[in-house]
Amino acid sequence: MLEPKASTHSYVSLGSNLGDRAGNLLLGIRGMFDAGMGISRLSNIYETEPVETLPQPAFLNMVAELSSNALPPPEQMMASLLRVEYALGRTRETAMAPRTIDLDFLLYRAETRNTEFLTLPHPRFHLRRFVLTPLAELAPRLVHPTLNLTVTDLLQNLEDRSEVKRWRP
Ligand code: PH2
Ligand code: MG
Ligand code: MG
Repeated sequence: MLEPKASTHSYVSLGSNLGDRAGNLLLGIRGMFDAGMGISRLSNIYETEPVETLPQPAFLNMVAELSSNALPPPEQMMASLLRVEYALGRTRETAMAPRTIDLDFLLYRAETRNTEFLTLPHPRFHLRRFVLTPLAELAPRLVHPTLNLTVTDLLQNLEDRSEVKRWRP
């Protein structure tokens, strides 16, 4: 049995279902890097069925792990993520519309936030196969800070049965 592990890192979920999807993920990673968010590891890329939305094109999703020693404070990280989204042409005219890039802040170590600007952990990631599958590649033993379950546990008990498969270009 693997021991559960407290989180020492930060995780961001990337998604795109508009335009050059893989190119958009790459630009998202580049933008995060340029904003000083030291990226330590990347998951594989998955092609995923849209959930919680009207019918729309399939997503590419992945997760990035940010290393712990050089992390900016979470509020600053959130502001940087929004800036990167905006710089890549993301607009927010309609909620849940197809998007060039979506950068969702999942976790910042084991910290919690509950403001209008920032909710940590991300309030829905534990329900989403398109997040948990790539996250489990990087951190299967990571414990959800408020649910006290590992990523592996969350994935095993998940109700979301939407399709998530390794993307092969
Ligand atoms: N993002 C959403 C809603 N639904 N479905 C998939 N498969 N991937 C996503 O990134 C995604 C979604 C809201 O941001
Ligand atoms: Mg999202
Ligand atoms: Mg988002």
